Amino acid sequence: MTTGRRRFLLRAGAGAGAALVLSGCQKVLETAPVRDLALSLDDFTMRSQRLVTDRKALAREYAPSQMSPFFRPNGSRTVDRPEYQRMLANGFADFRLTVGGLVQRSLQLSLAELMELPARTQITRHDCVEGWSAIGQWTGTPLKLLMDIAGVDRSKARYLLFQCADEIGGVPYYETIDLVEALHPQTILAWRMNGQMLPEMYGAPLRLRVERQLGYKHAKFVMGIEAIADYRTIRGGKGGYWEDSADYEWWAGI
Ligand SMILES: Nc1nc2c(c(=O)[nH]1)N[C@H]1C(S)=C(S)[C@@H](COP(=O)(O)O)O[C@H]1N2
Ligand SMILES: [Mo]
Repeated sequence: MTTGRRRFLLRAGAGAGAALVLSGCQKVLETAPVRDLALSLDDFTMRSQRLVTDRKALAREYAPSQMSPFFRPNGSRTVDRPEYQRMLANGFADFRLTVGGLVQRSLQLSLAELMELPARTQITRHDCVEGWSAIGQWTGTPLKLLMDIAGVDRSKARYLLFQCADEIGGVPYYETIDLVEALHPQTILAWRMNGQMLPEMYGAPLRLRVERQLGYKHAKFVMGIEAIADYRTIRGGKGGYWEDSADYEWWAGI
């Protein structure tokens, strides 16, 4: 490795450095070849973080006494759609989570079916990019279990796409994570929070907990999951609502 490249690697590995490089180039980013370069920089940030951190490492878990007395809700707190409000009023009895894309078996699972599967409970800290944190307890279905049941095609699928029920300014919220993150033991689709069924403002009926990533990756109001080969062909091409609309980095590892 050349010294220049090593120096860049150190900078990219620091995360904030890469963000600075990117934000300084906003105008140049409009052209496709340069945008591709920026996307590969994002990939590069991820790979260099992978060199210095263990992607299998567990996020810290906390004791019940450390839970925040108030967990701040953020982003969409409600879903302003009649179909959603009908399901909410009905305790999500008619809700079906769809799992599809690059899987051997597409699934349609009710909340009751999900709740019958082995679940995991964890008390973790949520870190929002806006600069606040909160510690809460989450119970849900390990995503790995769902991927095993659906038979995710590991030779083709590289990412999972989470489709959410809410829209911000008319644009549907969505997120993508890679399979390493998806299959991590603490990555769950939570249906319980702080000992209660997940309230609407925290993303009922299901919200993603992907504990080693910043808050915006934790998709709330999840209606469907799709295993995909690449997020660059989807919607704005940057892999998530905030990535598309405010240039948040796709890789939000903490
Ligand atoms: N569907 C959906 N998911 C979302 C958001 C949103 O607006 N819509 N906001 C994100 C952001 S920025 C954060 S910090 C967390 C907030 O989760 P909370 O409401 O449980 O605190 O949800 C994330 N997931
Ligand atoms: Mo956030």
